[in-house]
Amino acid sequence: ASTDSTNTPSPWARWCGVPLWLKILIGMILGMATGAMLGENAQYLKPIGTLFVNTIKMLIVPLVFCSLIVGITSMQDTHKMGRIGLKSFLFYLATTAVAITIGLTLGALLQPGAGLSLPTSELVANSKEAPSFIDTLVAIVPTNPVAALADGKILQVIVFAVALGVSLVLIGERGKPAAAFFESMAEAMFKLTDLVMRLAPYGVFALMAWVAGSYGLSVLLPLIKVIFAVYLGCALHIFGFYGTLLALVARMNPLQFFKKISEAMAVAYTTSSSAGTLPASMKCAGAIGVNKRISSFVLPLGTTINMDGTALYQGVCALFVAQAFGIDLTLSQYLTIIATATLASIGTAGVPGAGLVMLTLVLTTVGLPLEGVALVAGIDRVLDMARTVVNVSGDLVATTIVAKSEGEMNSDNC
Ligand code: DAS
Repeated sequence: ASTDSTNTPSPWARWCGVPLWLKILIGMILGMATGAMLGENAQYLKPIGTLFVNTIKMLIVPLVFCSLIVGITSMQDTHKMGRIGLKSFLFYLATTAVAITIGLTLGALLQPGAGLSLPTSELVANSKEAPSFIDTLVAIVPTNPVAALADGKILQVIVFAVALGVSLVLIGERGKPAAAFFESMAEAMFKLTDLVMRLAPYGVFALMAWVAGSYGLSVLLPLIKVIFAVYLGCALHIFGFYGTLLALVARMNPLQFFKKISEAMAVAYTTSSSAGTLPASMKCAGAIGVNKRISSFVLPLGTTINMDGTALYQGVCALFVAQAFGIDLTLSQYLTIIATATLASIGTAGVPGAGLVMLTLVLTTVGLPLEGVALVAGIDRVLDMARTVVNVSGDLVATTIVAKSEGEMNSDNC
């Protein structure tokens, strides 16, 4: 019952009204306190946390497969817009690769997980020896796509999804029913991601209790370093990398540009949703002087396939997890992380928490323990707010540079 006889809301009704990010934070804090009190006995809560991590893992294959196909077929118009679509697609991939490299560099320099040396013996998913980059590259083409989907071989799933998406675009009208099917499947997976993220407060509570009980509260201090590293990386990517692109390529005043997109950046930070920020982004594109013919195509495309902030966050967190469990990454694993995060960013949904699901994918690909997801899940919303600002800013920078290169600027307002 949501209210009692005196019409005052029941505790459950009050709890339901609490924003999800606050519930996750409460779950994290209560989990740490419970773990500190229970000590070793907190391990009895671990199965609840394992259930939550497994539920996130359940999402990966169908979410990546469907949203990648939609990401490619949503460029159906690209096929018609040819040069503009290809230019946008290549720009998005290139900036994402730069973002993941910045994330990995900061993770290596700041070493947020150093000194933790968590034992890898009792991990939920034993981190198997990752294959070399060349082996990964050769194995990237699935000999049996159905087996790749069934076995969750993510890079093979990504390759098959991109190939199928491109083929659906190339067969034109006859591909539309299948594209529509994958579009509704992707919507269903976005909704399922939203539902799974509602379980996060409870899963994070159990995982944090187990982590704090097993390893002590000191394991949580490095999370502050993770937040610092991600926020520093986001600032560098926006004001350093994008700022340079705007000044050198678009010949625009970066400060004027960021001032004009500040509304979209604020909406992105508070909503943690690129899709939800699209209306504000469209308005800012108009204020910059981008012709609507360009922004109405390149911005939605970016919202679907461009996630520089998410890729940067994955670089930092992958190294944090490796350092926390004392696992030294090889060069080929670094390259695999860059390839996976760049390709996976095409399939990341522009909704809150999507990046956490994709982090699970990146960790799985290089054989890092998924318990690492538990360590960062509690602070995910804080990280999501910053990475979504980068995602949205990147969409607007790309749109402006493409418009400039096409001579489609109504007026040079920056
Ligand atoms: N919140 C997602 C977005 O809207 C990004 C993420 O979760 O990484 O872009």
